[in-house]
Amino acid sequence: MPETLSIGGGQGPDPVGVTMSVAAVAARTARVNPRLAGLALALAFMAPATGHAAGLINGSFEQPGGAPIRAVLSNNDTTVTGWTAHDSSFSTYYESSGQDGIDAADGTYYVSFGHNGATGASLTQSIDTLLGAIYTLNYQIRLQQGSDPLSGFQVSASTGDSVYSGDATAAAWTEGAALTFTGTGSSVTLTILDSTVGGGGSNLAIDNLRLSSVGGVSGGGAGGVPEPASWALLIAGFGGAGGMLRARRRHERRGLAA
Ligand SMILES: [Ca+2]
Repeated sequence: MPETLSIGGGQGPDPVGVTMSVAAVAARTARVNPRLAGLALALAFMAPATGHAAGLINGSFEQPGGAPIRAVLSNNDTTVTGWTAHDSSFSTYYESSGQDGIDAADGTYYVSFGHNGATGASLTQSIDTLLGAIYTLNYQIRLQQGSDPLSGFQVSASTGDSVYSGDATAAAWTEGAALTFTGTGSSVTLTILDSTVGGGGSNLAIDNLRLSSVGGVSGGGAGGVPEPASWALLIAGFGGAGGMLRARRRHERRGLAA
């Protein structure tokens, strides 16, 4: 059985703490098997600079410090912190509670699409992902004005995964269909696209995007490195392999002596 080795230094992504604690594991490994010390120390110096991949920024479209009551988002507009708007038809509005008699689903602000008879505008955000992690993106949609029966968002990730939100025909916030995708170990771009068929029949709003993930390790992409927990497993695995080798040698020596 390999010894149980844990990396200390708390849960935070403190690179110094991670490096020191991995070095401590290396020192312990050296006591167990000096041959592994060099490898473990080398791993310590390769310890990750950050412990966790970044998540979604500002999924609720909030704007600390205030924002316009109603602002048209133009093409390549970055008014909404964390997001880039893609629109050239005065279609996308950044709004606060009270506009057109509706409140944000979460917080004070939300984004609405489909104004001025347009469709096809989008919001994008790129996130860092963990390799192999399963991501789920949840969000809320609602009708703002009008009554187009085929009014909704195509929600997609640059991994190729895509889902239709369902029609935003209810005059109340409802959950859109969740998007799931697998992390690549590098950047993935999320896109919220107004895919209303026909366009202009209604305005639809979106708010309260939430991204969650299960499992995965960093690395796999260019320049990626494993998470601290992965390092712990890796080094513990080396320790276990060394222990098995020593046990086998002891067994062989006993066999020779007999
Ligand atoms: Ca909000």
